[in-house]
Amino acid sequence: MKLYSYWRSGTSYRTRIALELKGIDYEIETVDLRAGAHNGPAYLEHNRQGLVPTLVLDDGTNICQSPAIIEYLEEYKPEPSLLPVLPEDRATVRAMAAIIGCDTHPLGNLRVLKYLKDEFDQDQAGINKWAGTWMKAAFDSLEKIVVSNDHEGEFCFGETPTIADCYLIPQIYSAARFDVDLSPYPALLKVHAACEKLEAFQRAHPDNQPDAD
Ligand SMILES: N[C@@H](CCC(=O)N[C@@H](CS)C(=O)NCC(=O)O)C(=O)O
Repeated sequence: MKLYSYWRSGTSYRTRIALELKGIDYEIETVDLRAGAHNGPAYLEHNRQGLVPTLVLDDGTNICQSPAIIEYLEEYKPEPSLLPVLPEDRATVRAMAAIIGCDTHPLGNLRVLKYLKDEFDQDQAGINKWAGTWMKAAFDSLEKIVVSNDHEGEFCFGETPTIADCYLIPQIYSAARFDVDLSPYPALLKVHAACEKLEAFQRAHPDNQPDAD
């Protein structure tokens, strides 16, 4: 398998974490978002939206959209599972992931922030305020959900990492870039500390990517 990825992209990062947790062999093909490579004809052949990541299977099938890729990986290699056993627990984990994937990340995406800068004359402070507002809204909810989840364990849901952790860790990484104060979120920071200890999360980290600078 080949993953088209950009080192600092949160959606690439969450997908790399899932690949690493599952122990799947994959190659990285870097897509330089800063140089606009995602909008070039070669990459658009793989991903009609011009967004990273894309997973390309050995038979050439392109899978776009990180939620679809991660669900594909879960079906392709069910063990270790990134979902709990009970359907209602699975729904909780998917809901936590969706808070980030559906309600938060899209508002802080490169093209959205560029639009704010170019069309609404926002400086970096304005952009940080915009992105930070939606990240804080997500973390406020997730902090309460992690605390109220009735389970033992140091991850978002239970004693092993789930899809929710795959989504949370990149969002925390992104928060640091936008100067979001994480001190009101001790439960999330505890999850972060637990994930950081795992080799899978370390290998997937932006700093450990071939295109990191
Ligand atoms: N919902 C998509 C979003 C993908 C996405 O927005 N990727 C970002 C990087 S994190 C991107 O390619 N941005 C390029 C741009 O905004 O121009 C997914 O989860 O795969």
